[in-house]
Amino acid sequence: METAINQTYKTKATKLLGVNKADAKISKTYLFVSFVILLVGGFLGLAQGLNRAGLLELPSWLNYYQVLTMHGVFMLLAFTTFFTFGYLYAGLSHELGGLLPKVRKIVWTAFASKIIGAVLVVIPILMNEASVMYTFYPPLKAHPMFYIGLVFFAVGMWLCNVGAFIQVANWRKNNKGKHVPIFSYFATGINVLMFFALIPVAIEVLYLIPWSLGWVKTVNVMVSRTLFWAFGHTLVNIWYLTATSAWYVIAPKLIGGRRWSDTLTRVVIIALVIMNITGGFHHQIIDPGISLPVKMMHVFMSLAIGFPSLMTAWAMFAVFEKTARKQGGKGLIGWYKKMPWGDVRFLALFISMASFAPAGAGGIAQTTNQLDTVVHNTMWIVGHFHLTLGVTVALAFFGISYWLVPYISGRVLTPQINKLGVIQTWIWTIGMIFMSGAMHTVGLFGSPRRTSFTTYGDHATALGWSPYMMAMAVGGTLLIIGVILQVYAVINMMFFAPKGETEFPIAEAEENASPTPYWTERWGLWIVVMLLVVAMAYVVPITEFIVNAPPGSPGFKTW
Ligand code: HEM
Ligand SMILES: [Cu+2]
Repeated sequence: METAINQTYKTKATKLLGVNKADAKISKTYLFVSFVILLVGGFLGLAQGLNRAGLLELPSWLNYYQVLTMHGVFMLLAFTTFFTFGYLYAGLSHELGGLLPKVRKIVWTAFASKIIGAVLVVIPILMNEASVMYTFYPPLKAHPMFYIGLVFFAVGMWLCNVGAFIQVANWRKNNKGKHVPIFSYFATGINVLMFFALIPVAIEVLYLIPWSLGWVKTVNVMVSRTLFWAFGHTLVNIWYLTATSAWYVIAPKLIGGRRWSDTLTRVVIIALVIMNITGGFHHQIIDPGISLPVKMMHVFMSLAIGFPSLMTAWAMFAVFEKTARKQGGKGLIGWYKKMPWGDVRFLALFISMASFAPAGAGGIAQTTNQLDTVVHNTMWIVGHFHLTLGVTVALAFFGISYWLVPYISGRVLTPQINKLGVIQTWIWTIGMIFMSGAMHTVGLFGSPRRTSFTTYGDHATALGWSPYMMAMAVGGTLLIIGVILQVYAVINMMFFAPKGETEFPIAEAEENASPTPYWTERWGLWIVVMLLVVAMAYVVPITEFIVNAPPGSPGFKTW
């Protein structure tokens, strides 16, 4: 049993000695895997982009839907997860005085589980037995190994959540009455959200396994889709919350400022945790069988998340302006010149943040029934999530890597790599503007998502999409250059950059801040509220889907 004094001593020692070696190894491994997956996923994305522009014919042993399934699984599930835990555990170790030995064991076990899961998922995709996309909607039916792999992957994620809970709970026990430090507070929120979001998808997968094994003949499609989106929608917001943590905690430090209100930051986290899961039906607005009032409630809850997001936008610009003015910035907007635009760690975070404005606006459009009927299942949607995930999230992760990787590797960010990073950030941004812009536009003209190259027998409408598909291919080509530069920078900072100390940049709370109320620490209460909100949104429709169930569907292999 550790005493408080012991804990404080350990915290000081970690601060003095820099990063804890055993913990750094965990983060390094997670981040390394994450960026290797980005590299492979990037090439798969390029292959799709070129194929849809009619510029690339895929080989007979690898069809479009295999590539698409793999790209989605790699980017949305794997790249993000491995990065997030590498990042969160580095921060938990740094702030809370090193990871507990049992937490380290849990995180390594989680790693093994995730790798086994990923391999089990990829094998059937490569065998052309699981082209069901990352959403694996029934009645599309994959090889059982695919679903079993997903179980292993989910267990790995759960173990990571549990490890974080143990670490934070231990700190709280030894620091009674104190607030969990801000980075770890973010980590707590992210892990709580993920822990609960995984429950519906785990139920879904366990339900699909007997069906895919042939033990059960039919499946309830609506129940599965609903369980999937309770998770899928939340997952996206988990990555968003991870990016947000860097905006609130890291960005102010990089510009030499202080954090925005500690209390309101914690309120934003609590709000995002409580309200998130309940927006799932905005992915099913076009689905039949859901009553209008239920859809309206989910739409309302989706828009409700806009509230903490707007608070975030306000907070960030307030911090930037305040800091810049302190440093002599003048004028209504002239202060922006004081921002460190040449520092990749800031630039990438800034663009990540700025891109959330159009990304969020697109999201609001999609959450509106009438507008969604225009863009549903078109390339618009693909454009949308390459802005949210591909820029807001990915660019935040890239920006973080420029200090996190040197930090855990005992190395420094050199001016050369910084410059490379700035170039990378701009290439990525321009590439995504091209690709995502073209996708949004061609989606409005009706070009479907998840469809390999076809001109529909040279139909005039389909031929009209060509110029946009070309712009998409140009964007995709720029992006792959961006991916290569980014992975090169990570490998360089991990293994080759000069040795030295790099700081974990956590900004201080603002001066003369009023003390943060202790109710923000009452996670038990927030979880209960969250579960009530989730119950409000899901109990009635799911009961309805089960009680008034249609006959159920056999599995289909459409590829
Ligand atoms: C080199 C960079 C990238 C390129 C060229 C690229 C290209 C594409 C294309 C062309 C599609 C869709 C096609 C279709 O619907 O037929 C797609 C889908 C997708 N991309 Fe990317 N992408 C890139 C990076 C990313 C990143 C960084 C993420 C997320 C972190 C991401 C996540 C996704 C997801 C989730 C899908 C949906 C798959 C599905 O519909 O099942 N992509 N990408
Ligand atoms: Cu959503």
